[in-house]
Amino acid sequence: QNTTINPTPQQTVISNYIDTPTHFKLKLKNVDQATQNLLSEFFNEDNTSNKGFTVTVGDINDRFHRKFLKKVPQHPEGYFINSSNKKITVIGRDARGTYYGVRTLIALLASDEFPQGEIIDFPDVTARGVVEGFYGTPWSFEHRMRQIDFYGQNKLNTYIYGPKDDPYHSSPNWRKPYPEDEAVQLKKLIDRAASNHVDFVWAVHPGKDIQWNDEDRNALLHKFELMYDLGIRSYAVFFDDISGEGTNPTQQAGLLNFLHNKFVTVKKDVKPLIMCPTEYNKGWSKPDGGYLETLGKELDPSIRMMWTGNTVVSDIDQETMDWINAKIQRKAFIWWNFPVSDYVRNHLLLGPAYGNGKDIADDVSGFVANPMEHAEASKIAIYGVADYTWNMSAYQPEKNWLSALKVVMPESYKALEIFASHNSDLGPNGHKYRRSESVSFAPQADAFLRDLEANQQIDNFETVQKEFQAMVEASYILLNSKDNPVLLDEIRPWLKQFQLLGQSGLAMLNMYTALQEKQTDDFERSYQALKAIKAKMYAIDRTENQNPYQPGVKTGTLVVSPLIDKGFAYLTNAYNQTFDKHLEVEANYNPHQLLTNIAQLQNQQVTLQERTLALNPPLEVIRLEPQSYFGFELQDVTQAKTIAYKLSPAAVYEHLVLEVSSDGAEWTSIKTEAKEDTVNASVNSEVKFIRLMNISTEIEEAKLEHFTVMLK
Ligand code: LOG
Repeated sequence: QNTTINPTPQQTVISNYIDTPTHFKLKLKNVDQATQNLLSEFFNEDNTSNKGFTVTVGDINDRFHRKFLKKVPQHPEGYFINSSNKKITVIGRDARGTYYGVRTLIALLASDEFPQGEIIDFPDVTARGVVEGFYGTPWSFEHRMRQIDFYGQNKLNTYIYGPKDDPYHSSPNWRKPYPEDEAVQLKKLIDRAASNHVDFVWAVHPGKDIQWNDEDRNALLHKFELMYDLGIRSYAVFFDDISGEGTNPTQQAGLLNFLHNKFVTVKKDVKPLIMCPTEYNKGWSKPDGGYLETLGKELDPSIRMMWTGNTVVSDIDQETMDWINAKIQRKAFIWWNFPVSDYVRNHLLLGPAYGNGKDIADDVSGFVANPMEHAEASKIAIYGVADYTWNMSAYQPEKNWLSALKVVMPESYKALEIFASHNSDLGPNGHKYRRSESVSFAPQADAFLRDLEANQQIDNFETVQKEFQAMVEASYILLNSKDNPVLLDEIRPWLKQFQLLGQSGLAMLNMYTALQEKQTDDFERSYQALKAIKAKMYAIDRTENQNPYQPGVKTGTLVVSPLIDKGFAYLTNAYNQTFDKHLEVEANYNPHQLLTNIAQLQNQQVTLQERTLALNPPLEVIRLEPQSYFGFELQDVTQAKTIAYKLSPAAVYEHLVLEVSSDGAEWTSIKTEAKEDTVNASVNSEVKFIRLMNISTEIEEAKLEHFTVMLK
């Protein structure tokens, strides 16, 4: 049985396989501490013997096995392995290359069969890894330790630390040292990164309140020093998601160059800086302002610039790279916003990492993925990113995904496959980013509904039934699995929901059978059962994962859940007609809609919880053109009780007016009262439309914290 080497090596020439050797004689040349640690974890007194295979490990400068030297790839971080005649040789281009060679060797030795031949291997992309750059609860110390080990195992060399909700990364505390206990933990993480050959990049996000003066410049320099003392040797400065003075490109470039000259070049052992611009995607770049060109021209050429693509959340292709690279006079460093779920927090993104061009390796200076706040669950996508960035042209998303599932759950991976295959899409969202879901089941769901709605015999009834059963069984298996408790803790609410979803599917099928057989008691029992299961699902949605953005737990939303809902509605209607009954057809849904003329908000979701209608706030600053507005269109002219909203900075309120209307044509403004930056208003008339409008003649920029209406 062959083990999978992730990432896929560039070139393997294998003549034959032998039984995997069990004893070794280790000969170390020039290896660093990290490689030594890794070797001694595997090669110990139990498998050391003079009669064993000779394993020689070193780097190119050792000049051993001269005949192999020219086979060692020229690329940084590359390595060469030869195995023949009871001799194994690993030669790295540099220290990291040697480390990666040993990683590959140890992975090969985990299998029963061992290849004879050669591996010539190197990465396509220079900086590969993860940016912990999401909003929401930052990863815990334990999770980060596990992540860093995982990066080492999969030859990822970059971890950018930039959680939006760490106050010492962002405003107001970026100037201050980390509290003692946090500093101790950071130091441990930094050491762990070093022993995995991962560059721990510490990022700062100062743009919300930075003053362009010496005091703040020096405050940042000082913070860099403090981080250096903790072991940081690579830094980033983020200017994303800010408004106001902090967005000035000349000032930003000035600050970065200052840090480059006063810190990076002075220290000598610090990597070139990375910066995330304010206009970090094409959709947001304002051609007239020349923001990107200014940075391109003024930033020191060594400084790397991040880019998320054509929009905030988008996949990267050749055109994307050509456009941005020309503007910034360097190769952009890709910040890929997948599998991040901070704008769809009720969903899990467990599908394959796919969609990026396989021909962009030479046009990027780095490629990092922004993950979910669920660290362990993010490993599925990260495993794919490791493979993609190492060996792009060979990357096969589906195949990689299947082996990722096995890596995170070596025992229960088949059950995990069923769960993950139905939990990958994001649902409608403000960024309009979607992922395929239930790929192999989707044609079955379509065929089922087609037959049902055409009143025909359902040909694939059993196939559909089998899938619902598999969903229920997979949930039981996973909920009971001891395989990966850390992962289980993250996904448990969705697993419970998924189990109920499968059960509701089975109930829907029972309704079908009962209707065919004209068994009204059976039909009504299954109908009631399905409603009861829905009620339970609703309860989970209202009690678990209650974050303020997208509270709740959604599962199987692209294919499975619509199939069940449509089937339920169709069957209930048919039953009502056949037996002259009046069973309620609709499952619960939200009839109220978003009302806006702002493109950036167009796809924002509106949620109804109890009687509170809320506009899910986007994470980014909103640009309000004069006369632009956002609000709600209620289902009917009805009594709204109160309206509350909060935007920051609060100074924006003087430019906004709150209006209501019963017909959408005639609007009246209503009286508001601000209390601790939140604005409240009572509505005393029947309304159908509610909106908040910019009545100034200028573009206003503000962050929406919340906007809610209490309905009667
Ligand atoms: C943020 C990021 C967030 C992501 C997805 C960048 C450069 N910045 O819109 O912190 O996780 O989008 O919501 C972002 O992507 N802002």
